[in-house]
Amino acid sequence: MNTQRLHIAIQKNGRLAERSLELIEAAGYRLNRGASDLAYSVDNAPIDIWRVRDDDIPTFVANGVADLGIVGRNVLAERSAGADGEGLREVMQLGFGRCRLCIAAPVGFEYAGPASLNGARIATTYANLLSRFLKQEGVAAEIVPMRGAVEVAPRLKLADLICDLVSTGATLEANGLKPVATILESEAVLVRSARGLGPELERLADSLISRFRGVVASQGAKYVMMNAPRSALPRIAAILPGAGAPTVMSLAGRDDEVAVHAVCQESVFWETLEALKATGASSILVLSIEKMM
Ligand code: PRT
Ligand code: ZN
Repeated sequence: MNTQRLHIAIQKNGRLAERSLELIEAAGYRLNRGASDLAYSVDNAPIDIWRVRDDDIPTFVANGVADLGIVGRNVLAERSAGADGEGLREVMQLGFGRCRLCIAAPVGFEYAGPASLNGARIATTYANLLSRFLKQEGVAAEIVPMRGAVEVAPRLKLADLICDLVSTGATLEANGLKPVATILESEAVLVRSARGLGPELERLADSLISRFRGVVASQGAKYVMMNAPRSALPRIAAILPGAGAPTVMSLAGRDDEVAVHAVCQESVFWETLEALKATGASSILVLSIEKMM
């Protein structure tokens, strides 16, 4: 019997494309990029990568053409807020492609909560999510569905406001708009179908997911080492950002001084080091982490 292959759908071109490939490679899968434009194969595991439009990724996974997908939560949520939203499950957040789905208004618009939207026309490519939000807030507004370039709608008098993705806010600003409400926080997520894959593919998927978790957890995580007075341990534990219980080791010939090692899940700033130093810690080292499991 042939080995079954696991299929992962990712965006072919666009904001998530390169980061998706980097994540797969960082998880130890060697990509053979040359083979075809639509599909890349993995050399050292039975895995194939489908490269498609991001909007098609949920359909690929829901239909079983792909077993897993990497897509913006916004795309997934728009689908599940609509009529054909069944059958998909978000497995994990991937830490890139962060953005917010916002309602934005012309700079002069006075916004005092969702009720200010009553009677307004709002242009969007996210009609399902917007409609759900308006319903939840009990607002009667008209949705103007668009396919793209939503930010020009107010200037063209096509709509009064827009509902669109925002990351830096530069596009809104360039179009004389300001965000007034956030209706979804988004980033790239790993998605799978709700039905089982069979034992062989399930094992492969589990291993991939645990490697992805390791890559995502190690991004930004730091290994911090220092020597410190034993009496400063409680203060040090309180200062280290996002660390579990640190490892404490005795130093040869010293009763009052210990070595402290900890994995910090959050950024370690100069201010953190200064605060550690103020407790009496010395020889403080901050190291990057390559892999974590
Ligand atoms: O061709 P394909 O259909 O695959 O790609 P696409 O053009 O539909 O998607 P793409 O590549 O633009 O975005 C893919 C995913 O990236 C989105 O589904 C989001 O999950 C995520 N993402 C993160 C964003 C943004 N940030 C973002 N800023 N997607 C779009 N934008 C757009 C936004 O719509 C607006 O036009 O960028 C503009 C605003 O950006 P700022 O920085 O000016 O605020
Ligand atoms: Zn798209």
